[in-house]
Amino acid sequence: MTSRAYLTVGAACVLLAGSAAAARVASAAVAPTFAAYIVDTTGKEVGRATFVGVDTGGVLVRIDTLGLTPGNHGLHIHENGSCNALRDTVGKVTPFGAAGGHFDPAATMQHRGPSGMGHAGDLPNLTATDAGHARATFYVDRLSVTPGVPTNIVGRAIVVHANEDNYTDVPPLGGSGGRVECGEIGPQRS
Ligand SMILES: [Cu+2]
Repeated sequence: MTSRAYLTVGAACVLLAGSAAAARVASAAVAPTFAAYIVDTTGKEVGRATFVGVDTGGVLVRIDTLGLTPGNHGLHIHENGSCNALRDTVGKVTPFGAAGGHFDPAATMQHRGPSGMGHAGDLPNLTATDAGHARATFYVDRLSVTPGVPTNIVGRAIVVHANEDNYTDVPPLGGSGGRVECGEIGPQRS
């Protein structure tokens, strides 16, 4: 997209919304914003994440969700865009199991956290208040929302785990435990 196109998008946002918040988004954003509408294990919608492509590469992630236990929770992009439960051959059900494993486009097979050389889908821990509300904004340079690019996260899922992620493979997957919230990453609702 050209810089002229960014200006046009920005101007339209300001005209429509007329708010400082819209102007801030317009200045940081380029491509369309994608979103994940986050549900808990009962299917109730409890939050939202948005994903904005940045013109220099990478994605600006904003997440705001409720219903968590207080403290830190592992947060990752998982490879499949499905938050369905998965039942294994002995009947054990994994909530949001259909989301698959951590998104790992470089096939590192390693869980190393947001600044390590492992799964690109390893995101920073999400911290919930005593009331169970978690809100965070962060930039990830190794993911994208660009069609056809291996690091594209559109059509995948964002998953919140029960426990804190220690950003290593010991215990497996950082000890972040079960999947408690999930959202499929797709077009933002109009
Ligand atoms: Cu995960």
